[in-house]
Amino acid sequence: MSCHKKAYITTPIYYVNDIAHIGHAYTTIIADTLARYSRMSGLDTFFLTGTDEHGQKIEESAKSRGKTPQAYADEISAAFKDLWDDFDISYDKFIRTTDADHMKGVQKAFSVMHDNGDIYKDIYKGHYCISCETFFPASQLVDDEFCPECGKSTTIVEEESYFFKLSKYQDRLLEWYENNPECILPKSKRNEVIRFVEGGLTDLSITRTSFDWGVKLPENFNDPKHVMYVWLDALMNYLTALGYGTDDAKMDQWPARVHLIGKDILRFHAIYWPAFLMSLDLPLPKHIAAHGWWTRDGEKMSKSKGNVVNPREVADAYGLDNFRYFMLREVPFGGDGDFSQKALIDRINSDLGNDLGNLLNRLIGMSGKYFEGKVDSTNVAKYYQAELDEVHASLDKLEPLLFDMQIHRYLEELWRPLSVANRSIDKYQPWTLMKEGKEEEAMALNGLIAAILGKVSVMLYPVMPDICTKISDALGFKIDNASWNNIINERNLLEAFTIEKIPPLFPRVEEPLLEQAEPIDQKAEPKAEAKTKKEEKKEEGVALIGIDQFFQTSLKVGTVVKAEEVPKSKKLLLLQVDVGEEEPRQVVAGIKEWYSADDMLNTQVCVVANLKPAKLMGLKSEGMLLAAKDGDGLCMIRPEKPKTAGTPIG
Ligand code: ME8
Repeated sequence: MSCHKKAYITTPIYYVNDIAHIGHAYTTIIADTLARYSRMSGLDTFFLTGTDEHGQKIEESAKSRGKTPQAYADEISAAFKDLWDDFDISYDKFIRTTDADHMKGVQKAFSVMHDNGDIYKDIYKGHYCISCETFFPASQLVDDEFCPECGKSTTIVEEESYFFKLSKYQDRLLEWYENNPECILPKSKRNEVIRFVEGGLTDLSITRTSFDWGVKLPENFNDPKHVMYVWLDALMNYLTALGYGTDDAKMDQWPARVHLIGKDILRFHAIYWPAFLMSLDLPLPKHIAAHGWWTRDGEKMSKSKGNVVNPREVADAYGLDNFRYFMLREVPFGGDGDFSQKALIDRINSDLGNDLGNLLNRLIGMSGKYFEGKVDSTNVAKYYQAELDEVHASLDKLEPLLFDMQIHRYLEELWRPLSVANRSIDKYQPWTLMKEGKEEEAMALNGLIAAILGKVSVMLYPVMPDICTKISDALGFKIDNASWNNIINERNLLEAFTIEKIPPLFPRVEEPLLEQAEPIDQKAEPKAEAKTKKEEKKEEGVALIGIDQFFQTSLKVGTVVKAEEVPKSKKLLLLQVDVGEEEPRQVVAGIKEWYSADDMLNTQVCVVANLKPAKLMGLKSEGMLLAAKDGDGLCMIRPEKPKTAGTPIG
C-alpha cells in the first residue's frame, strides 16, 4: 500500500427516516475495519460517516409524525450517532447534511458547476419515486407507473428545474471505467455500470420546487423556490466534510480511497458522483465498493414482517466483536448475505471459540503447567522455521485482500496461521516433549504458539478490536503502528513475557440468545389431525427433542494421538484423543474387534466430550466415540476432511 499514503474512507450517509438496521451496521463496520487497519499500518486516515437529512421522503416522514423536519432529523441523526458511539466506531467526522458548512459547500459546488457551463434551466416532465428519491424516464417504469427499483407508485412531476449536463460526461465516464479496472468493486458490478452508461445518459434534474426541505440555491441565482435535489446534496457530503467551500483545510485528503456503499445506490455513486466531480475539476475516487444485501433467515427484511435485524440487539446478545466477525466472514463482499442465529452461533463456537479462543487457553495452560507462565521465543526458529514460514506466507497475502474488499478471504487466510498453531500442538505434543526432557523444544513450541497468536491478533484487530486487545494484553504487548511494524512488517517474534491468565474469550453459545425466535417453517409443522411422519416416528419410540436438548451434548472432532490395546481385553482399546484441550483425553473404546491400535493412531474421530467419566476394566474413560454398527460390523464416524482437534460438531 506504500503508494497511497492517505486513506479517506466513507460510508453512505444514512437517511433519517428510520432507525439503523443490520445493513447500515454492515457498511459502517466494514468502513471501520478499513479505517482501523489504515491507521494501524501508518496511513493518514480519515473516516467519515453521517446522516442524510433533506428531501421529500424525510419531509413526509416528519409530517406523518407531527414533527418539524429539523426536529425529526435531530432525533434520528442522534440515534445513529449514539449507535456508532456505542459500537465504538472510529469515525473521524460525523456529518449531517443540515450542517451549515455542508449546505454552504453544496451551494458553492452548484455555482462552480454552473460557471463551468454544466447547469441550465428547463422544465422537468416525468416520474419521481419519493421512496428512492429518484427520477425515472417513462420507459423504465413497471406498468407505466411503478418504480423499477422499489415497486412503489411514482408521482408525475412537471416543474421548472435546473438540469445538470450529465450526457456531456458519458464518454469521459466510460473512459474512466475503462482505464481504472478497480474503480468499481467487485469488478462484476463495473460491467453493469458500463452497460448502463453505454445505453445513453440523459441530463439530470437537480432542483425541485414542489417542496421545501432542502438546500436553497446560492443567493445570486435569485430563485428561492428551488431546493437542491437530495442526491446532489447528499453526494457532496464527501467533499464538504473535508471543508470544500468553507475551509479547505482537509481537502488534501481528497480523493477518497474508498466509498463504501450498498448495491442499490451504485448508480448514484458510479455515474452521477464522478460526473459531478469532473464538472468540479476534482480527481475521482480510487474505489467505489458496493456490498450486497442482508436477508433474515432467507427472507427480505421489512418492518411489516417484523423481521428486521436490530444490530444493537444482536451485539448485546452475542457480543459486538463476534457480530463484526460474523458479518465480515460470512458473506463474500458484493454478494447477498443471510442473517440467522444458527449461522452466527456456528461462527462463534467454531471459528472463534475453537480455533482462536481455545488456542489461547491451551497456551495459557501449557505455559502455566510447564513454565510458570513464561513464554520465550528465543529458540522458535531453531525448531519451527517451517511453521514460521507457513505463517508468514499467509500473513503476507492479507493486506492486498483487504483493500480489494475481499474481506471474507482476508479472514479465511488469517485462520491458516491458527491452524498451523493447532496442528503443531497435535504434532509435537508438548506433554510428550516435557516427558522426554526436551524442555527447550517445548518452550520453543510455546513461543511459536504465542507468536502466531500475537500476529493473528494484530491482523484481526481491525475486525475485532476489543477481543484482540484482550489477547495482546494477555501476551504482554499493545497493538499499534509500532507492533504492526515489528511483528507483521518485520516478521519479528514476541519479546519474552509472562502470560496473563484470562477467562475464556468465547464461552460456548448453546442456544439462540435473541428473544425473537427463528421463524418456524410452517410446512414442517405437524398438522392437527393427520398423522405426520414426525408423529409416526415418535410412536416408534424415537422421542423428539428440541435443538436446545441436542446442544446439551458436546460433540467434538478429536485426533487419536496415542492408541494401545487394553491388556487382557478382547474388546477394548485405550486411546489418547486430542480434543483441543491442554492435554489429550483418555478414552476407552470397545472397538478392538474391528480396529487395531495401529488403525486408530493419527486418525480423527467424533467424541462425545461432556459425558461423566466412567471406569472400564479399571481404566478411566473421559469420552465416547461415535460409531455405527449394522450386521456388517462397526465403523467409526469421522469428519470427511481433516478438522482442527476440538472443532465442535453440530
Ligand atoms: O441510500 N442489507 O440511505 P439509506 C444491506 N441516504 N445493506 C442495506 C440493506 C440491507 N438489507 N438495506 C439498506 C441512502 N442497506 C442514502 C445514501 S450517500 C451519499 C446517500 C444499505 O439509509 C443501502 O444499500 O437508505 C445503503 O448503502 C445504506 O444501507 C444506506 O441506506
